Amino acid sequence: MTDTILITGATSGFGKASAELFARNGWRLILTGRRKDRLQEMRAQLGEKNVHVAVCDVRDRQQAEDMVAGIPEGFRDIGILLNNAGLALGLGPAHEADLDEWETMVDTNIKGLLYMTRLILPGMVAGKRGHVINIGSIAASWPYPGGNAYGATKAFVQQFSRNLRADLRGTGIRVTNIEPGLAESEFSVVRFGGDTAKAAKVYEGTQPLTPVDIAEIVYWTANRPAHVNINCVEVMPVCQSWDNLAVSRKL
Ligand code: NDP
Ligand code: 8X3
Repeated sequence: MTDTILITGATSGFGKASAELFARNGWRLILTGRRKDRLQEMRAQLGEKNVHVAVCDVRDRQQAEDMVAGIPEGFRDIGILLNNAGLALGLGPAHEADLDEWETMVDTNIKGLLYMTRLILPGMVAGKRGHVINIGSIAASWPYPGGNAYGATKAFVQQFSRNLRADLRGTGIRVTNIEPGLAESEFSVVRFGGDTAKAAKVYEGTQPLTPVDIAEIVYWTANRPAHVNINCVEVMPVCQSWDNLAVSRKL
């Protein structure tokens, strides 16, 4: 099956790898993100005929509305919305966290995902077909020190995905939440404010998931028979697993 997929955060990591995989398989692409130069490069690389690009900061509701209104004829019948744009900022304890960073994560990971979903769903419901694929995280279910607001935004994504399924029963629309663990992309560089050495340390001595690993899961999920809904996929690299519950001996 080929169709049209709209990818938020297509300029890097999971979004970019997904764009490349779907393009190779003949899909039409709507690629969005904030970095215009990267979007233009991707359009040139993946084929101008089947790729529409649009700069969009998902935190900005008006920009999201304008981006969707500006989708050209031939791309408007969207089969998949890949809500991928997102980020973590910081890894410090909650009592030292920067409130602006918490707000940015809420605005991007929660509000941006809500804006996009609300804008695209009516067309899917009217057409009686479509698939919303959200990129959550293992951080939604498994707390870790410093995960605080980031993990909580992904817990929102997890529950919103389930609630969407409840609302969309009987419409034929599918909803999937993909929850990756340790994966190497620009994620840690962003998390540590551009500190590439600190970001590299996160993956040192490990074999993390790659953006291609996640793109392949997105593609597999999207290409199940129409009656099959993959509710969620939790995926970690083999080198990652849970640790014991922690106990402080001081207090
Ligand atoms: P990257 O940093 O490589 O990619 C993030 C993408 O999100 C970029 O394309 C970026 O584009 C886009 N983005 C960020 N903020 C905005 C915004 N305000 N508006 C529009 N686009 C935005 O990271 P990943 O590919 O790893 O992350 C993709 C998703 O996967 C995120 O939701 C992340 O939370 C999640 N995730 C990542 C894991 C990991 O370990 N890497 C594990 C689990 C989940 P631009 O800067 O051009 O706007
Ligand atoms: C990204 C994975 O473990 O850094 O969502 O939170 S983790």
